[in-house]
Amino acid sequence: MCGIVGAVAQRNVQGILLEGLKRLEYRGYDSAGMAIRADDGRLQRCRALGKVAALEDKLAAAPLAGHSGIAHTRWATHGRPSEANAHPHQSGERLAVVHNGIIENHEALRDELEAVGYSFASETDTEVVAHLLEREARQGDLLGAVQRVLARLDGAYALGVIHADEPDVVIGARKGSPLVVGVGIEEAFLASDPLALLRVTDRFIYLEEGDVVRLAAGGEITILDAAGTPVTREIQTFEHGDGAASKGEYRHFMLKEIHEQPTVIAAALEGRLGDRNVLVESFGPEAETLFAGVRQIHLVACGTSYHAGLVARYWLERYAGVPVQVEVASEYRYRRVVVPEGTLFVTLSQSGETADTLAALRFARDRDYLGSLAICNVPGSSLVRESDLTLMTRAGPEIGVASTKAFTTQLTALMLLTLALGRLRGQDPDEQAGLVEALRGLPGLVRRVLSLDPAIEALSTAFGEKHHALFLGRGAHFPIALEGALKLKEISYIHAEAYPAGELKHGPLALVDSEMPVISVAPNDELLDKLKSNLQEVRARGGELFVFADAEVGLAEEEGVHVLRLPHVHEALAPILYTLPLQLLSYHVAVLKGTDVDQPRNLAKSVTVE
Ligand code: HGA
Repeated sequence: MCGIVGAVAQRNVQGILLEGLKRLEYRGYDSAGMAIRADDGRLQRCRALGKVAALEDKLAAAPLAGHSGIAHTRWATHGRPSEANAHPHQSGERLAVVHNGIIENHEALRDELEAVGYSFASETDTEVVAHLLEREARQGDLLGAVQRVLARLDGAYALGVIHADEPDVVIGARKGSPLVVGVGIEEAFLASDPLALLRVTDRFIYLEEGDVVRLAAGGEITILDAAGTPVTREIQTFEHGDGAASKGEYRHFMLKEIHEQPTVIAAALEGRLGDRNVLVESFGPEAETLFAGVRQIHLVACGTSYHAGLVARYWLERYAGVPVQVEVASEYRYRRVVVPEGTLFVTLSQSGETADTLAALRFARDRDYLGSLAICNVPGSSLVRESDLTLMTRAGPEIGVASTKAFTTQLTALMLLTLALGRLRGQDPDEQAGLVEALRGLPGLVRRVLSLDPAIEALSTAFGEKHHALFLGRGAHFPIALEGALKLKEISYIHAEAYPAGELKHGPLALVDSEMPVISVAPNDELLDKLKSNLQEVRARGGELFVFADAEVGLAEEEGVHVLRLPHVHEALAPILYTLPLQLLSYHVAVLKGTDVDQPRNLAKSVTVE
């Protein structure tokens, strides 16, 4: 999604803004731009369609200079990707604004502004904000103008604003889109994601909903809350370090993140396992009381996180005996949901800023839920702040748009939730102890699967010329098949679909021929024999099979059947382990096809618009 960077600094801010934009590139975008107030009061602007490198080339030819400025990477929602639609947007020569989100009442505001003589230079919803601000700023200072304009905006936004008449001032505001203030030494910064600013600071203030902030010379930071009252917000030190923002020895962030999984899964477990059980307190001091009242769960998420939720349904029902309903957030939030007594509301989101998931949480707050739990990767994110309980997944920053380590750590966290609830609901202690033991061994098994990478890369060559692929799984591996298909679609642009293997003969078998590779996960579980029959059905129609199978399963390689053997794993944890070869397969197919692996076309990292 879009990214915002802003700075008021002792030095020329062009380099700070450009570096910030580069660090936001992973979020996915189509154009970039910046505006800087020169010391003589002129606003200078530079924008480019395409990558930040294109903006950098333009800036090299015609540099900007000044001590305050704003910059943006845009992921178009209103108006096509073009230089004219790229941010910052200006009203005349005196005011510039960058915006993440959507102004829902932009049409009415545009009509109003055109009626009083403003003319529009872009097709965006954002430009109305620039003109409204310009008009209001004529009545007084910029901070007051921003406050008055915010009252007129419907929708979601994070904003950064500069004005020619306000030297060394940047105003920021947030409602529904994330925005942080970076605290420097006599300098202050603004960004939609702390990663953008790690070169200049590791100290951040996470703005709250409705906050407006004024950054001024000397590092002055003034925050007003939604009611306009000056407030002090806590300064937090960023924990993950700056190394996360570099690819290290890896060719892509995605590959680096796939290989980080043994470490981050171990981190997700650290301090949360007792000798024979999960420590319920890992979910917070109130967890035990709240969990004791749980009779069912509504689990809401989007994309990859939704797939993690689907896996958890199998686990929670089997090991904790809790009925679970899993739903995509964009559907859930517009439904008339029936909430039975004792229902826990669980959200899953890597960023904690996913617009639909956040809206679903806010919708759920007005319903009769027992309480809410967020499973999330970003401390301080909106989802974390607004939930009753949280469990951090500890995956560290995930830069590749296609989620990998965030997914497997979510699954790990969901297994912890399963066992915490199981423990309170009378799960057989030996069964729990066996699972805890298996969890301890999981990072080692993950490492062993990753060592199969060369064999998986060799398999990927069969997909280079293919246009479609079918993924099959049964039980908790059906969601893993869905996730495998999603990965392949996202980064290699091959059309892929996933089915529960038992559904094959109810329709998709019609698609199977020698041009349709079929990928299947075959752990050694109670559904194995049924899965083997389904695979025979594919073979009989000439489909080429790629099977990821338990080493103990007697599946033999033969003409048209490629088998990759995985180490044996506790049946319950197999969905985590079997995710890995599917991630690696998609990665290698994408590399083979030469796509932009870390920033696939049309996609964005944290989806902060509806
Ligand atoms: N609506 C604005 C900003 C879009 C955005 O925030 N994307 O993530 C535009 O289309 O320019």
